[in-house]
Amino acid sequence: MGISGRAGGPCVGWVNSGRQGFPPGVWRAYGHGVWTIRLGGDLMSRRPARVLAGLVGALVVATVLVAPPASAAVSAQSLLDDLTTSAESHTTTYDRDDFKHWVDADGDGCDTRAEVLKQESSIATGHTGTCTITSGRWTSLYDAASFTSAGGLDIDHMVPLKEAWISGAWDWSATRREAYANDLGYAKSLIAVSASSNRSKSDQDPDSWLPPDTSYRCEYVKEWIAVKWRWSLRIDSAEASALRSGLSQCSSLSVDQPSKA
Ligand SMILES: [Ca+2]
Ligand SMILES: [Ca+2]
Repeated sequence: MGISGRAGGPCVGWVNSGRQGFPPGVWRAYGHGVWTIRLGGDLMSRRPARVLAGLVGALVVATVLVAPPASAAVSAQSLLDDLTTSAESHTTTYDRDDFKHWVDADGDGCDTRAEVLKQESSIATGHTGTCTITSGRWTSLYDAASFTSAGGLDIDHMVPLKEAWISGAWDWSATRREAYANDLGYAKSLIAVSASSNRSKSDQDPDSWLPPDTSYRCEYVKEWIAVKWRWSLRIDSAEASALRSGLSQCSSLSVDQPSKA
């Protein structure tokens, strides 16, 4: 945005890409691609209060009109920098049953597993009963395997339940653990992958396991970081090193902005 004086011109006018029209007069729109505010020196000198009010108004309107849409992306590095590093703990007290899943949080008859299968299928899914998903089309990002039958897919917790437990969830309420185990509030939290790749991952963090499809590893590391950040989970030092190393291989650090849970 530029501001310039122009003798004899309108007191305040502004330009845009030309696709949006504005009424002629004091406020006017014209130009090529950049919003500009022009101040006429004659009116500036005679009616400074009015000019100032107009300028402020133009700035507000122009800011609204030219501001890019709210960014849905964030730097995974900034999220990683925000994580707390500390040793894993409570490793012997983990019990998978402490994370209730799969629930039907919205009561539509489809449990969390079904919801993820529906969301991630590239075609309409088929089902039996109320909502037992049977068919669709999925790609398991961990190993690039394709599926048309839901039976070969597991719904993986990006950050496994045990890893969550030893990273801070041991201190959570049962309600919060259930929310974590059924998190449909961030697309990266739960992912439909081949049962074989999910079982090879098991409870491991990126220090000991990364997806066999190397082309997905950067995204995997970024999404792991985002989920840890969303749930304010901690990272251990070896995991932190693995995540930093993983990010160093990325051409882009951008990841979908998670909200805090
Ligand atoms: Ca549901
Ligand atoms: Ca860990």
